[in-house]
Amino acid sequence: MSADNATKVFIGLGSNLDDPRRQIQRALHALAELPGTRVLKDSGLYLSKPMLADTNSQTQADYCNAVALIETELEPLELLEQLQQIEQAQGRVRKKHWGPRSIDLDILLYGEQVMHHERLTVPHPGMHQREFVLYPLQRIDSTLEIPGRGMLNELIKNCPDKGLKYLGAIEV
Ligand code: ROI
Repeated sequence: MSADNATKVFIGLGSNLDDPRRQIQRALHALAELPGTRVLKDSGLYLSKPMLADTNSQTQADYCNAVALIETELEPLELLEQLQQIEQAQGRVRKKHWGPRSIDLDILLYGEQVMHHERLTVPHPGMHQREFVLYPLQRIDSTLEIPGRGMLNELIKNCPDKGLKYLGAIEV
């Protein structure tokens, strides 16, 4: 595949239902199968405490999280659609805001683009404050800059790890 018209994209993966480790593995495989797309790197697997809205008092299981770096010829909204299809194929039935999920795939960064579309905001609006995104990202590329937010290494200084645990490589 020619990389001439391909963009580097970071995808956040998260799961706390139905064998989370397996869900992340499956999603990574599915990403590699997307048209015009290849997976360049992944962060390995992390275990994180559930981040919940203040108003959401329900308890939830810990999450497995990872970040993948892909290179894709898909446009942002095409990619979003493909990610939603992967989520559905992996049994994500209904998107309850702040609810537990079998798999969640977020476009974190799409090249250096800043996008405010009704269906997609890039960079991902919460990513600069989430330990389960920033630390895995750092493992892939510690020199990253988050457009509009600053340098990854600086953002991490203000982001406690909240007990985030590295679990090791994702088995393929
Ligand atoms: N909390 C953690 N730790 N990891 C996630 O991927 C995650 N995803 C979510 C909410 C419910 C916000 N909490 C999370 O969608």
